This record gives sequence, structure tokens and C-alpha cells, in this order.
Amino acid sequence: MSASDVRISTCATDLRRFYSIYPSSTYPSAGNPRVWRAPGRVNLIGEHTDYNLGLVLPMAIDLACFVTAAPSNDGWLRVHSVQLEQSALWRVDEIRSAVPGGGWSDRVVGVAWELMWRGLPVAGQNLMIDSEVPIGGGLSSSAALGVALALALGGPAGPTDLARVAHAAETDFVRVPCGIMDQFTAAHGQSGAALLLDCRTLEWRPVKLPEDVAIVVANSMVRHELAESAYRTRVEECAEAAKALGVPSLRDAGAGDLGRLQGTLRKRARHVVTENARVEAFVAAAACGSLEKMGRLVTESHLSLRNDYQVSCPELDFLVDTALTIPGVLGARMVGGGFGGSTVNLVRRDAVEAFSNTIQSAYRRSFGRVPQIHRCTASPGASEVLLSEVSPPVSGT
Ligand code: GAF
Repeated sequence: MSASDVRISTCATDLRRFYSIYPSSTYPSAGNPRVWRAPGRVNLIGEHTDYNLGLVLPMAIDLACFVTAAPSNDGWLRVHSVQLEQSALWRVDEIRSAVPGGGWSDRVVGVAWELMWRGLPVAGQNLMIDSEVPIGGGLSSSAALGVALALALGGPAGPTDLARVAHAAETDFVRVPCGIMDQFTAAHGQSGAALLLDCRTLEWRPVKLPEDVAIVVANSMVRHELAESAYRTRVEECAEAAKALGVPSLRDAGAGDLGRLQGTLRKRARHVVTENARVEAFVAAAACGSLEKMGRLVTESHLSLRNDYQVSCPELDFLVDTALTIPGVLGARMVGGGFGGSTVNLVRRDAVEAFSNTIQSAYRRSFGRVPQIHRCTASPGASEVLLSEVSPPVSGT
């Protein structure tokens, strides 16, 4: 892929900001800064199935995280986040024994830690993170950061290995028990296609969507406290349900098994079993251009997430319910872990503007916030941004 395939954000091309954080008089460097990019994702269908080793259909989007990196020469790994306006630093020779502190910078040192434990060399660097992926928006800002960092710190070039490194940093260092969908999408994203991924085998293929449908996300601009603890609880409940059924994971359960479970575990398993089936049905519907069917499946996914998996919230339900009243909206559902973040909407191309206007004013009237609306373009996975192709070199100050 060449840099010209990627929509380059100004954050990637403006090295003046990097030099204002790391003036070359204070931070002399042995090399010029390089910039690495990894995209966020929207998941079309297949929610909470990845850690159950099931099927997902995510799409890398045209909002990305950019990491600018220059060798530090002094044995320190430094990072500055433009969005958070915060910095952190570690001595490289102490990273192997680092422990998570609970803050945003765990995601940075966690990737270095993971690379080192895999025996890959990590040198001192000065890093600047600048991201377009909204934090807490359900579009996987963390995975975009992890994958861009894994590249910047000299991680493996192959996309699957890159995804594995970023995923392991998240599960083993940050200790979030997530599946691999988000990192895999950030690494493997395809221009013009979603990815049908089998989270057990990591086999995947691109899935093109019919021309007449637009993928539009609406960010609720909320993220409830419960999100992280509820995610852990769902992971545990699914493991418990699989154990009760005597299968390695809920991927191996079928509709006929559900009667052997009761109460909450039955509901959780029913979501996973029916969601895997919906992914397959959606892909079949997309192949024959059946827009109504695709939309119906997406909306059914939301109902299952709301009623059986119980990870929605009033704001997401409102966005979905309102979307479904707007002409030209084929289907809508919450996306990502839940309890806030975004909805994904399948909208006929000619209805996108009306959708945006209607949903923004309705949500503002009810919740006093304006949801961010973004029409997504399926985008390529992580890569280096070749500065020579997009901007003249900027000298240090
Ligand atoms: C979050 C997790 F990081 C993913 O692995 C996935 O489980 C998703 O929630 C729910 O489908 O984004």
C-alpha cells in the first residue's frame, strides 16, 4: 500500500508539533521522526463474539491514530498524548519489570513490555500520539493506538503478528480480557471492504458491501462507569456457560444446547449463538445485495445485545430507536463493548444527510448533547506514513 491510498490527517504531517514537544536542542536524535498510522474500526455485526472465538464483521475506518517516533539516544522511552495533553516516560532497561499503573500510558509501556518479552529489541524513543479516533466512542481508539505503537516500536511487520502483539499487550499487561477483533482490524483493514474474521482460526476474507448503502456512526458522547466491569463479567459468564455445556467456548454451542442452561447464562449464550448466525446471514445478504435483510439483521443484533446480553444503555437505545424512524435507515445497533460509545447505522446513500440532521436534533433535545456523526469509509490497515510523499521535511528548532 502506498501513502497515497490513505487519507492523511494533518496530525501526521505537521512535525512542528513534534518539535515543540521534543525540541532538538534538548532531545538530540540520531534519526528523523517517522510517523505510523493505524485506523479505528466500526463493527458491522458480530458483537461480543470475538472472545467467544466466534465470527465478526468489522471494517477499518477513515479515522486513525498517528504515532510520531524519533530515537531518543538516551535510554528513555517518552510519550506525549496530544489529545490528553499529558506525558509519561520510562527507562527502557526497566520496562521488562514494569507493572500497570491504571492510566492511559499503560497502553504505551504495555506494547514495549510485550515486545521485550517476545525477545524483540526496543530502543529509547520520543513518541507523540495524535488521534482522530474518539476516546470512549466505541470505535476502538485503544486498539488503533496499540497497533500504531507496535509498528513504531519495531514490532513485527506482518499484520496478524502485529495484531497479536497489540492484543497481548492489552490482555496481559493492561489486563483487559478483550478479544482480538479490534487489533486485527486495525492491522488488516481493507480499502473498500469489511473483514469477515473467524476469531478461532484467524482466517478472514474481505466482504464488499452493496454500493447503495452507507455506514454511518453516531457517537452518543457518553461512556458509563459500568463499561469495564460489565465487560469482564460478560467474559466470565460466557466462560461459565461454555463450561456448563461442556464445550471449549460458546463458539461450539448451538441453538439446541440453550435449553440446558438457565437464567442469565442462557441469555448470554443465546446472544452469542444467534449473533454468530447473524454474521453469516448478513454476509450472505450482502453478497446478493439484499439491503433490507442486512438492515434487519443489524437491528436484531441490537435487540439481542439489549435484551439478552444487556450491554446497551438509554442513550444507545434512543439513538437506535430514533434511527429506525428515519426514512432510508435500513438497520441500527450499538457497536463495541456497550454502555455508551456509538451506534452503527445502515443508511441508504441518499438519506445520509437527513439521517444526520434528524438524529442530531432529536438526541440533543432528549439528552442535551450533540452526537458526532461520521460516515465511514472502509480503509487500509496500519502502515508507515511516508512523509516525503505528503509534506516537505520540517527542520527542528
Ligand atoms: C470491545 C473489545 F475490545 C472487543 O474485543 C470486542 O469484544 C468488543 O468490545 C465487543 O464485540 O471493543
